Amino acid sequence: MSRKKIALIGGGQIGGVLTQLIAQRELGDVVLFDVVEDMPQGKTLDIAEASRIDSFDINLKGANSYSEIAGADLVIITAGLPRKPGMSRDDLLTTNAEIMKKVAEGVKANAPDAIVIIVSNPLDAMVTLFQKVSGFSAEKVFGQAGVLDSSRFSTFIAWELGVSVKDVNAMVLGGHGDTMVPLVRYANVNGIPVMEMLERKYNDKAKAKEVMSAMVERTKMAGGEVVKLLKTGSAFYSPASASIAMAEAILKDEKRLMPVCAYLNGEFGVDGYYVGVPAVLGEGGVEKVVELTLDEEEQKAMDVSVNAVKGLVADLQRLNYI
Ligand code: TXD
Repeated sequence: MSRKKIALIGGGQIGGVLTQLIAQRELGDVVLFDVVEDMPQGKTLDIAEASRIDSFDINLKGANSYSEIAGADLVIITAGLPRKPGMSRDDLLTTNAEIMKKVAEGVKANAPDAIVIIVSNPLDAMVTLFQKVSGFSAEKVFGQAGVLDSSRFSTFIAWELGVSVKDVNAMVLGGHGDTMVPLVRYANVNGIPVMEMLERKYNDKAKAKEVMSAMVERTKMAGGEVVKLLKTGSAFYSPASASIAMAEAILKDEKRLMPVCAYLNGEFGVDGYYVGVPAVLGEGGVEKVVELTLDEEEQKAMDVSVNAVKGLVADLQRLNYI
């Protein structure tokens, strides 16, 4: 079996960590593309020179030309500016739309059969733009947001309850913005509802609710919390890990159920938009969107989030990007 070829578009903070993680896991050969001259070549050389220490046997190449990504099986896109303190993800719309348009044209011309994971912000709008410009089928183009947002939520729950994060299952749906929807009712520790554990811990329903609301709020603002601390740039280790989990599910045809920014054809009452929903990821990309029952409050929160995504897509249309 020949090795898979993975093209990373954007050799910045996330692109660099992606390269290292792919190398350490030997997921495939990597081409790291960036518009900045020499930088991706420098990063791949640096990581390749750790191959003896980390014991990996793959080819790593830096590139400034799209011809180098020819025949890629998987493309992960992180090209675009990150947030500065005080900015929302949506503030990046026009700058990153310009970049994403060029990226979509480059990928379409050189890797027309690839599966594409978008990471650049504002996420839901960038996925939409890439799919429209490339014309790739919708199940082969999707975005990473929910895996990270859910991991953040799970981490906070584990800290609060004093249990291993490995036993926490919690999902965040909706758009990748301040309106994202952490699913409280479905959050559990090895099947035990988190709310029940909180109520037992505090022996007080109101207090349990208060603690959960604080974790939900922290999850929604978690990206901004890191931006504020870093001062230059946004989170990059955890977004890279989240993208690798998705890449692995595809490359190894794992059929993992994850929250994915996927194209909806009527599921969750949404038609023709990309939104974060549970989906099965395998070698075909998004192989299935999995629906679940939302109560009135959850549905309301989902509607608000979907409307925020619709607003961004309308902006892209108004600005003639799509
Ligand atoms: O969960 C998520 N989806 C995210 C997304 C979590 C955190 C950050 N997220 C977003 O990813 C962030 O808001 C940015 O839009 C992207 C990339 O974040 P990163 O931290 O890696 O940004 P960098 O370090 O600035 O890297 C961006 C690179 C940089 O090297 C530029 O030279 C390059 O993008 N760039 C381009 N590459 C290719 N083609 C074009 N046109 C281009 N323009 C800039």
